[in-house]
Amino acid sequence: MKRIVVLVSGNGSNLQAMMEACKQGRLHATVAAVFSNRADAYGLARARDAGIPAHALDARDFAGREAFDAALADSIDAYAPDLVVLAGYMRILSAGFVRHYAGRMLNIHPSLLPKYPGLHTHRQALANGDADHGASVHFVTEELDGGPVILQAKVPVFDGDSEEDLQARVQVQEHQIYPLVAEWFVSGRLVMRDDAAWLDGERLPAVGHAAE
Ligand code: NHR
Ligand code: GAR
Repeated sequence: MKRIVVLVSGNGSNLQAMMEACKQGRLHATVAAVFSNRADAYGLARARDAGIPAHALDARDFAGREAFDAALADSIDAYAPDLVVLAGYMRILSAGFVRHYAGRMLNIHPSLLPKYPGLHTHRQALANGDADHGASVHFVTEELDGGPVILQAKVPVFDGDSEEDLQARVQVQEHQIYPLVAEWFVSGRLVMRDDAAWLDGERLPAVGHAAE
């Protein structure tokens, strides 16, 4: 069974979706451990409730980003993951950490990349009057939210939407596409090569796989 380590900073609804997909046999893998940079992340409680080891590292215990990430990588590697999944992980990762997991680390970002890398994506989509918005699953590279996109899900933006409305609509889609992409990876269908994502031997376009 392939092993997945998940990194969270908050609620962990995407972690929950991953764990459920494993349990239901849609994802042929096991969530081996969950890590957080915040001891109060609800995602840690979700993991413990499911009997999965859950650990928090506090940045204040380390001299800087490199030292924190080095300790995090050591702790993660104790679980020998095939795949590392960022699920609402809100701390920028150092170059060394990203290199260590190159080609085996995924992120889900709440925008239709390359639109709106970084923070407050729902606010920006509303402020710009966008007709649609969504989420992107991508390989993590040193460029923040700039790694090759694998799959996007699009949602409509409705008149009068609040940020919370839009976030909730996007998250329903996230919970569908993230376990699906994880399954593509653990089954060997998905790889990163030449700074691109490849599915079943075909190089994916910049917007990722063209799903219906
Ligand atoms: N690290 C690298 N190197 N590359 C990526 O693509 C990464 C990454 C770390 C996290 C997730 C990302 C997102 O999906 C992610 C992708 C946090 C910030 C941020 O500015 C930006 C993007 C993402 C996650 N974090 C602040 C920081 O100084 C802290 C913000 C806070 O704590 O609220 O680390 O959007
Ligand atoms: C998700 O919507 C994810 O796209 C977003 O945070 C949420 C986490 O929700 N990620 C980022 O904004 C990364 N910067 P969850 O904790 O319930 O999975």
